[in-house]
Amino acid sequence: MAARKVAAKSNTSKDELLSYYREMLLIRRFEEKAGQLYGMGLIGGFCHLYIGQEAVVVGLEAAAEEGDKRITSYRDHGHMLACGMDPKGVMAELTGREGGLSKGKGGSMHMFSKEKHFYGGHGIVGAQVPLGAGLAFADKYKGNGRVTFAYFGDGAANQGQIYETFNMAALWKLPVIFVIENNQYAMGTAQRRSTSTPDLHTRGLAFGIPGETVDGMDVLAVKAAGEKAVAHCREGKGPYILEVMTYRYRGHSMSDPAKYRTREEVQKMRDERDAIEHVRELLLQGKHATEDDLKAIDKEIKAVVNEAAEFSKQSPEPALEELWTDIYA
Ligand SMILES: Cc1ncc(C[n+]2csc(CCOP(=O)(O)OP(=O)(O)O)c2C)c(N)n1
Ligand SMILES: [Mg+2]
Repeated sequence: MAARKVAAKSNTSKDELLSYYREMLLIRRFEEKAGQLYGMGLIGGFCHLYIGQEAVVVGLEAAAEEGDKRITSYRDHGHMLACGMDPKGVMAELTGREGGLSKGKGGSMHMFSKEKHFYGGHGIVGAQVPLGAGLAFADKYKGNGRVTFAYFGDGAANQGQIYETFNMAALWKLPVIFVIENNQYAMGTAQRRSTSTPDLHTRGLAFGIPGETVDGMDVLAVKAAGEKAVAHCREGKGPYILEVMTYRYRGHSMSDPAKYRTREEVQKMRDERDAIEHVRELLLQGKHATEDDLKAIDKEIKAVVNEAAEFSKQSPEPALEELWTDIYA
């Protein structure tokens, strides 16, 4: 097994490190459980797991303030958990039950929370990006100082609508952070096979949008970059691009033959770059926590996830009349 790089010393406080550890672990354990429930046939349809990418959303949520908005693609469970949506409601939506956040009618890719300012959950690659600019447009119009995080993938970054959005967002100086979660693959297509210029954070330069690349396996680096981007937007300087370099450990979705990369490549990332292990080492090295403390946290998180799984099995299927609610027609 390859040796992990030793984490650099950190001045981050114990409480902060512990909260990132918990939040990332919640996403990981939740997603592992979702994978199990899928395997048992309890989750139908699509299900895209976020395992490996946890530091992206946890770091950026740490840079957000109350009232800021977020919108993302189909790989959305982590985003919902990180902004404080109830794990029970998320899991019950995955199993298509009444207690789900969309009353069991949306599934993995279609959940929303007005309260937490989470605007989905979108299955069409890239479609959430213009919607995100629209959210930012509303905030700019209201002058309320809020910022929108519009997340999308490296594959989506090649879509035409992204560039129409960049143009309008720059023209109107919209307070939107375009977060490119670069996990190096679009389904089974490696970035090098699909993308003419690898530096996605420079894609806004033609529109006058600054951008930078960030190590997405380091939650502290993500948070710091997020704070800078948020400050840029709140100061009225317009949009910002963050290209966050990350990696997904599982398949694109639950049905993925995984022929486009080697097992060794995945294992190497897990062994050397895992974001949760990174914070775990910072906690241990800084003597902020013992192995036993961290085991107790894992136990606590597993209990939360088990409770969510239990709820998602016990909650009834939506009633037939529900077919006629929450629709436009
Ligand atoms: C418009 C459109 N084209 C194709 C698809 C099929 N599709 C779903 S995910 C995906 C790859 C997207 O990759 P990326 O943006 O890198 O996001 P990731 O899955 O890596 O998070 C494709 C082509 C789709 N859902 N929508
Ligand atoms: Mg990708």
